[in-house]
Amino acid sequence: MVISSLADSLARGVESVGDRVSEALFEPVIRLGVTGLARSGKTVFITSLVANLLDRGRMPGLAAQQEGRINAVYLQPQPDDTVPRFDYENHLAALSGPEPHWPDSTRAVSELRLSFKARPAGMLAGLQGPRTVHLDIVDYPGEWLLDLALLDKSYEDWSAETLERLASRGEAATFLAQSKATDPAEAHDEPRAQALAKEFAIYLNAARDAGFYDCTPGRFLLPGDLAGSPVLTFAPLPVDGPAPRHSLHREMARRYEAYKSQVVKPFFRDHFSRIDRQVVLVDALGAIHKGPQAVEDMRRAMGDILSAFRPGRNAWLSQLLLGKRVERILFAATKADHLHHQQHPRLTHIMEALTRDARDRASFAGAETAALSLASLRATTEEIRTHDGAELPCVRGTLLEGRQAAFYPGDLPEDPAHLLGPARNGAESWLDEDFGYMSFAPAHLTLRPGDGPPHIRLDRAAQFLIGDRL
Ligand SMILES: Nc1nc2c(ncn2[C@@H]2O[C@H](COP(=O)(O)OP(=O)(O)OP(=O)(O)O)[C@@H](O)[C@H]2O)c(=O)[nH]1
Ligand SMILES: [Mg+2]
Repeated sequence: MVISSLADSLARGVESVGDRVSEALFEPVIRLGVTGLARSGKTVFITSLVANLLDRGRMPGLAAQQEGRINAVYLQPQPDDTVPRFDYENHLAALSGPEPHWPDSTRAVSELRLSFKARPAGMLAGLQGPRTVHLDIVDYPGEWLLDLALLDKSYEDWSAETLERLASRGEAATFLAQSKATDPAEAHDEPRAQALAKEFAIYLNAARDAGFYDCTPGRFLLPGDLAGSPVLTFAPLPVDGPAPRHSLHREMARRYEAYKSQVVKPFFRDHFSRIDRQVVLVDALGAIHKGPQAVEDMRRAMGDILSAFRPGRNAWLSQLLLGKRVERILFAATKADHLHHQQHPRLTHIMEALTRDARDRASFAGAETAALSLASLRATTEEIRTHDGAELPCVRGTLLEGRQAAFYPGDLPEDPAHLLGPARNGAESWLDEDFGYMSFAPAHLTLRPGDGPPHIRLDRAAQFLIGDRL
């Protein structure tokens, strides 16, 4: 344990020295982490952000742009040779091509470097020429942050907790039956271990599809090239007492530990620990539509995700970070183009309330935080329609099947407690009304030269996240 932590901090030390010295001195690098749960809008956010930073006609809220200090912005090869590049060109082609469509699901880590030539603001402006600032954008799944909690847990504790949580979930019935029928003290048998892990993964996928957010270990959902390897071939068992040698219990516990040291820790060491600024994207409207349980579940997952940003919560992580911390965290409700702008402030309030506990803890740790509702790619226009004598603020867009439709999602409450209260108290459905949801396709774009794709408040998000460093 001591040796591995030591090795981790050494690795980080060497790496920071290894950063090209000239770059560190003269060309500051901002590492911006973009995360959120599955389908929260990470890929669209990064694609539109990059497009709108390259063509800044729609970015008046970015001070350096407004003040005319940005001379040029360009894409560069990223500095990390072993991380996949964020597939910007293909994602943009999907969104802005002749048949616009949303990009495919990703759920793996990727990275992109954007460089700015900008003149400094204020007193130095006249004295200094433009300087280069690099922005490294790192896209990673929020689910991976949830795995941090595993580091503090033994296999036995994790098993007990997980089996208890699964007991009330229909999606877990088959797995639970299999797990209960297993005697952990029996001799380890590989086909049996594989069958259990496979059924457990089936449960995790079903749970995620059903809207549960607590689906860890995160890599079971997106194994990539780890598929079938022992680090992903374990499952919770009804263990009690010590693990006999060569038993299924012993082997499962060993693999669980390997998952922690070879999957979870490397992510925090290689990616998380280097982030300066962070945006956490939340599909709050999607959760509200699914109902109170989904909202409560999301609120809890946000709390768990954000505990990773609270130094001191985990001894291993604190040592790894060596006092370094994320300086700014933005909580953004995405897809705000599903709402008429009259309702945007309410969505922002819900977002603030949804992340209140987590934000209090993060600001306690010295990070500056803000909440915002935005649309990375605006797919709708607004219109007021009269219905039964009342004026309804609607949005209009093209549905995925190609039909045009006007849509009124329902009236979000002024006071977020009217949603979060019932959610916390276990309500099954919303009292007053249901909240609708429509999946719009991206709109056909005809962009003027110098303009990026249409968005809502992406410039404000960029200003908060990086504006002070340009
Ligand atoms: N109307 C609208 N829909 C959006 C916007 N951003 C994302 N979406 C919708 O949300 C879906 C998911 O967006 P992605 O950017 O792929 O989300 P992600 O977080 O990268 O998803 P995974 O890679 O699967 O984790 C898209 O397919 C769109 O349907 C937006 O700004 N406006
Ligand atoms: Mg994605």
